This record gives sequence, C-alpha cells and structure tokens, in this order.
Amino acid sequence: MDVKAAVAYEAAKPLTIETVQLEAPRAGEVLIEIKATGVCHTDAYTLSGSDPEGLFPAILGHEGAGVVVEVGAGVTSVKPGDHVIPLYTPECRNCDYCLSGKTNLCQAIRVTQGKGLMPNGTSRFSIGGKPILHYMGTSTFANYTVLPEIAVAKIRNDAPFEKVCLIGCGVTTGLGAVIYTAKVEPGANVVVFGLGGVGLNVIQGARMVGANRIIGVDLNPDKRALAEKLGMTHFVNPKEVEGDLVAHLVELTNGGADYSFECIGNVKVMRQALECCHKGWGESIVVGVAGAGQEISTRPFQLVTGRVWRGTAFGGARGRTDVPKIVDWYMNGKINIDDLVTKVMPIEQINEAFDLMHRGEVIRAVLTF
Ligand code: NAD
Ligand code: AHE
Ligand code: ZN
Repeated sequence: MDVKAAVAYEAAKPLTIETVQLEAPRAGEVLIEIKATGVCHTDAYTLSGSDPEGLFPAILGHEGAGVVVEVGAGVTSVKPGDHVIPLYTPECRNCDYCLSGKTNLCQAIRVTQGKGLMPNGTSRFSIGGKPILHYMGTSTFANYTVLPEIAVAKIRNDAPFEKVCLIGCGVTTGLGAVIYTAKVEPGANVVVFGLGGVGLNVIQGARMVGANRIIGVDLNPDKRALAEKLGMTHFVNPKEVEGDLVAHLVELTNGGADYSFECIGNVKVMRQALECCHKGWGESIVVGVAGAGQEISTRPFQLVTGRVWRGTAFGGARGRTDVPKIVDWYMNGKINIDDLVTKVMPIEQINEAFDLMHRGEVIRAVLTF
C-alpha cells in the first residue's frame, strides 16, 4: 500500500514528506495506522548524525499511538481495531532478558532493530523499489507502519491518541525512571537535570511517590512554571548560581540528593548529577543519550564513598505490561499529559516541530496525519 511518511534521507537535512510503499505484515507482524506521534529529542539526536546506530534513508519516530489494521499469520495478542502504542523496547516474555526479571531490555529483536530492519532481516518500506529503513523498530513518522507483535502494547480504546502517544516514550521514560529504575521512596530528595519531555515526567513521578524536595535544573527559565505545576519544589538555573552548582545542590538537599536524574544527554552534566548525590547512598540515573564518542568521567572516590551511577532505557518499563497501566493513570487523572502537549500540528509541519523543540518553545509538538 501507499503511505504518507516523513523520510530522513541523510543526517542533518530536513525531512521530506513522501509517498512510500509499505508491504503487508508477515507472520508475527501487525500493520498499524498511526494516529499521532510526538517528537522526542532522541529523534533529533539520530537525525543530527550523532547516533552511532543512525542509518539513512529511514523513517524516524518512536513516540506514537494508533490502531491495528491487519495482523499477519500467528498473531494472537492483538486484532484489527485494537488501539496500541508501538514499543521501541519490546517485551517477548520469552528471552533470557525478559525471563531474568531484572531488566526491561528484551533482546528478542534487538539486532535487526538496530539495523533498521524487521526481524526477518528486510524492510517493509520502500520508494521505487529501494528500501527505506525502519527506526527503533517503530517508524511512527508514517501514517501506517508495520511492527512485530511483541512490540505493540494494547491499550484501552477511549484514550485520546494525541495525548497518550507520549506514553510511547517521554512519559514512560520519566515516570519509569523514578518508579521502576530508581524506586524512589517517599521523603526522598530528588534533583532533575533538564526539564523537557522526559525531565518533567521525572518531576511528576517524584511527586507521585511522595518525594520531599524536588529540585529542577534547567538553563531555560521558561520551563519553570510547568515544572512547578507538576511538583517541582525548587528551580535552579545554573546561569544564576554564584559559585559551584554541585555545592549549591548539595546544600539545597541537606547533604546531597537521594536520587538525581540526568535528562539532557550532556556528559558534563552527568558528572554533576552524580556528584550532587548524597555520600553513602545517593543514586544518579543517566536518562539522557549522549552523542557518538562522548564518555562520562568522575573520580572513582565518588563511587568508593557510596554514590551509585545507573542508567535507564524506557524508564525500565516492560512495555506490554506497564504501558496499558500508564494509560489508565492518565485516564484516571493520576498523571498530567495534557500540559505536555504544547502544540498539535499536521505531519507536513514536522521540520517546524523539530525547530520548536530545538528552540525550547515546546515540551512536545505532536504530529497528526
Ligand atoms: P528536551 O529537548 O525536551 O529537553 C531537554 C531539556 O534540557 C531542555 O529543557 C533544555 O533547556 C535542558 N538543557 C539543555 N542543556 C542543559 C544544561 N546544560 N543544563 C541544564 N538544562 C539543560 O529533551 P527530551 O525529549 O526531554 O530528552 C532528554 C534526553 O533524554 C535526550 O538526551 C533524549 O535523547 C533522552 N531520552 C532518553 C530516553 C531513555 O530511554 N534513556 C528516552 C527518551 C529520551
Ligand atoms: N543508538 C544509540 C543509543 C540510543 C538510546 O540509548 N536509546 C534508548 C532509548 S532513547 C528514546 O528516546 C534505548 O532504549 N536504549 C536501549 C537500546 O537497546 O537501544 C547509541 O548510542 O548507539
Ligand atoms: Zn524518545
């Protein structure tokens, strides 16, 4: 079938809207009509050319929601008409990783996904017979896309696509980093670096679990009001701190953060996030994705003296199990997504949506087809 998609032909070039041919789903695959998709900073990171796994030409996008249109042979867990959220972290419930109970990083299809291909080693997208690659196994910047059955979470049918699409990445990553990865306890002091689509969800996750001080750090003062609405208790703009930022944060947290979260992708900030943690037990969670060739560093003494450095992908959430629950949280008013959707735009304006994110003028621009 012919589909409408924003194609990334090469790094650091605008996307172009094209008619792309999409093959029918094969065994174990499902065809999904994407109704809405967010633009996450990771899409911009890959488009910029900084992603070692970034391949072109490709159809980017990984924060979507839609409806199952057709299923391939052997698919049992979803049927046409079901509403779903595509999962860049699938959940096969059968690989060593899923069965370990220790990680959400299902590896069942990771190798082919990283090559922009479906699990059989080919792409379903093409233009004039030339393959166009998938991205993160999801390619939500297309009005129809094909995914493996293990990479879709079935959600309730009354949830609005333009809001719950953010559960496909930013919302789940931020909430999950607090709840599933760090397991922040009531009364903890938390520092969040970067108040974008991910960091604001760390803030609301910290509020949900009953954190004490929730300190947000961002260079953009426009992020303050919404962060406060979502639960931030103190705002720190590094440009306005006299002296050392880490020392200032340690003082604000009465000896250091119990938990800190880096939601930017800046390796210098990752170091600050670790070093503002409390001696003896503070844990810093790396959420931000840093560009090719970048490395983190600190004095090993920081770890010797009890600070812990950890990372999280998709907030540690097991997609098929946890995503439907997070949709319920939104529908029951437990979490705020409405305020995170700053703008809804047609897919034709996708390059403007990227520009708005780079200029810090939106939390999320959501694209519709
Ligand atoms: P975003 O662009 O919406 O937000 C980033 C925020 O960081 C902005 O508010 C910006 O003003 C702020 N910022 C930039 N530099 C700063 C600095 N030096 N000090 C303080 N604040 C600074 O991005 P996002 O979509 O929220 O994504 C954040 C990061 O998380 C990105 O690196 C993205 O790739 C990554 N990410 C990771 C996962 C995961 O599973 N680990 C999931 C989603 C996104
Ligand atoms: N491909 C990059 C790393 C990108 C990355 O870390 N992706 C996160 C999700 S970011 C969503 O916005 C992730 O899930 N990582 C785990 C995985 O298996 O990809 C690189 O550096 O090579
Ligand atoms: Zn993302």
